[in-house]
Amino acid sequence: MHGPLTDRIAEMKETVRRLARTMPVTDMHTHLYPAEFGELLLWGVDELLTYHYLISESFRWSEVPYDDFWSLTKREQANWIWRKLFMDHSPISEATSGLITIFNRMGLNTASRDLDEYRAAWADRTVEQQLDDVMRIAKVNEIVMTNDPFDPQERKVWLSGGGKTDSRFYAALRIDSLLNDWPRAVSELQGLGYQVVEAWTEETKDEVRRFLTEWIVRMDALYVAVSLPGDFGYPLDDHRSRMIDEAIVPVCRAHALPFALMIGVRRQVNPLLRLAGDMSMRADATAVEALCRRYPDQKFLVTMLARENQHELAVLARKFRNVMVFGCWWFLHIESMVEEMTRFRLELLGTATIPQHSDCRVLEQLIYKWEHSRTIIGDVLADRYERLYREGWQVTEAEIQRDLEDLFSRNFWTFIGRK
Ligand code: RAT
Ligand code: ZN
Repeated sequence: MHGPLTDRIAEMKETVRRLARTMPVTDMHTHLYPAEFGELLLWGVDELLTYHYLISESFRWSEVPYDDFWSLTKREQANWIWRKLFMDHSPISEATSGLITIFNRMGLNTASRDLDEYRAAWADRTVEQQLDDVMRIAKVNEIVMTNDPFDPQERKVWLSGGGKTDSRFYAALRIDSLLNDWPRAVSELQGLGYQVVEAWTEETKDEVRRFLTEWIVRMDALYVAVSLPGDFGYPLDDHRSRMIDEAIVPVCRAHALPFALMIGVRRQVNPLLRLAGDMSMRADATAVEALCRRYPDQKFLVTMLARENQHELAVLARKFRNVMVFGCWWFLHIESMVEEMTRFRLELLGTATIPQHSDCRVLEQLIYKWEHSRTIIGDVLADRYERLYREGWQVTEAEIQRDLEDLFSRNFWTFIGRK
């Protein structure tokens, strides 16, 4: 705390960097599962290579019919992607370079470029070991899943009383089809024994509320979540507004659960790409504004997919304390966007935000997604402190620690009212 200003700033930056690299993280939105969910937890080289972000990148280098690719085995698909994105071209994109970071942090020789050698490194590992090792390397202590009761594989685990044996994992009830594909939801709900019909009858409302309540309790869900297209509007005289007003919000309120809105996705703009075929879409933030005004006691975790929406979303959070902005979602989870968004979020909101979630679909991705983000978040925070130092205000290590804890975990737990 003494000595010339430049030394003190350098020392502060070093402390921020060290703590940002090592601070335990709560990853509040992923597509990962504990081992008891079996095949739903994706891990290993072939899953990493066939990540849908890499599938869409690899098609840019090929004219083969999409179906030829889909008819390959997973291992063959992985070989093909490896060749296209890592051998024939340099892996400089976020998703490809991330894989190199993973190999490096796992102690593999990235210079060898030998895919079989990498596969061999996974061959004698159990999923339990890998979960422990990856979470230790990434310093991720808590992982929130994405849990869809309409997924038969997943439902089986919950209905047999499972889903809660690994205390590092938490559930989030995902309800996309209730809002985005009501006919499908009706037939799923009917299949599960709920007395619903497509018309929005009193009985249907009651039964949807019963469904939500039963699954919230069964999963001990931390929040209820949905992804929505950019043209989501509220309030409207439509199914979504009725579902929100008469089923989702009442149930969330009864259980004091936040409702997570992930807005701005246009599903399946290229269906031939399957899971990789979704696009981003600019959204209308006034829908969120109207929800927050109407339900001041309902908490909303909100992320948006279009870069164009980010600034107004951060401003919106200044107006409504029941909004918590979270993460740099999907196509925004690239270093340049994480830096830009983190900068103006900290400038507009201070540390009252959740700067990142990983959205990992494959276990080992926790390693690169968090490492890249930790570095950026630490650097941006250090720049904000530097400004204070130049005005004579200094921060202690304990204060840096407090601020990073807020960003990496406490803001989430406090907002949802769990810690
Ligand atoms: O980021 C992704 O992998 C997307 O495919 C989606 O899962 C998105 O994050 C979502 O949760 O809808
Ligand atoms: Zn996701």
